[in-house]
Amino acid sequence: MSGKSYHTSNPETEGAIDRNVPDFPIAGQSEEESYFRTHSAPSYLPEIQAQLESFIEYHLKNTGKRIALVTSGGTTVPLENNTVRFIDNFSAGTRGATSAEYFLENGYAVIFLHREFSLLPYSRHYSHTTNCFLDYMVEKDNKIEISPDFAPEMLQVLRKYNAAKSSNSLILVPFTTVNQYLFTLRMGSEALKKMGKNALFYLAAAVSDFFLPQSRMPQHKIQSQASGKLIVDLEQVPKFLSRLVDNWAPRSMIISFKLETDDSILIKKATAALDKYQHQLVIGNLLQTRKKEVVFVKPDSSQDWVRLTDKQVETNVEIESLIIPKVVQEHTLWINS
Ligand code: PAZ
Repeated sequence: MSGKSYHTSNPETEGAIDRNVPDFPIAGQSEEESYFRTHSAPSYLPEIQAQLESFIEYHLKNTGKRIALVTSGGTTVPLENNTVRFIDNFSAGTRGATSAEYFLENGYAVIFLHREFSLLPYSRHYSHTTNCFLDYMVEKDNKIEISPDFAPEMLQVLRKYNAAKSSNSLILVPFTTVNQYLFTLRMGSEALKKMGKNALFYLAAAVSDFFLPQSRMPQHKIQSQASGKLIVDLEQVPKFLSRLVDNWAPRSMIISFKLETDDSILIKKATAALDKYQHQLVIGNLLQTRKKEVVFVKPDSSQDWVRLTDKQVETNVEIESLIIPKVVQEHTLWINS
């Protein structure tokens, strides 16, 4: 699950700005293709491709498991080529990391396409808490031990983590920028084509809607302006979902998420996404209540709310433990359809 030789969070300075890269067309018929023509793929992509292909091959030949590609966390939008400043969003990757664990528990192999340094399956229980990691340990007879307060729960988590590792069921694939995300998703979905309907895309990452095209990105740190203002002119990130549905992974089941903050538009936006991209399911959620309720919106216009009861909230039940079994049911229907 580890051993990678690259970090997506380091800017690729050797790929310093190339003025020969064509300008990004502002709008057009095939904006997705234009995007890939006018932006450079991350240099480490072939390394990830080889790892992914061997992961998929392993499961095709040896386990017959379904594979879920789970996207998780937010993307950054760099404002400079040697990046000092970037635009980011709130997502910590809780939905993605938690869902990945429940997919694994439900017998799936998981490709975890995540924002580097956001939450990861299993380690999430300890990595981003307000506790210092040293608080989980105690000293006894000159040795370190896990504190008895945490040990029983940690043992459960450790067992699940080791099971995922020893069965080669989880592969971690990082991204940081929106560009890295898009190139990696395209490559991953093409690699998953051979899984046919046994592949499931669970797109929980909070991908930026706006970006600064490579052709317009300053090479070095933006200096203070005489006017005292910095005006940033961003383009809309092309909508890749239709490419994913039609070309990159045409037989896979595709589930996208829709996040809103205004509850009066959530269903409308989820339905519009289904109409536009013709995929199988949108899971809608509101920023304010996303850990307690989500809504499954399907092409037949059905709306199925999944909610934690007060009791479940009190006892720390994770909503993903309700979401994933329903998703698995939908995937089974898709496979049998
Ligand atoms: O990472 P997190 O658990 O804090 O948030 C999860 C989420 C709200 C980003 C996810 O559930 C979601 O809705 N993702 C898609 C966002 C969108 O593009 O609308």
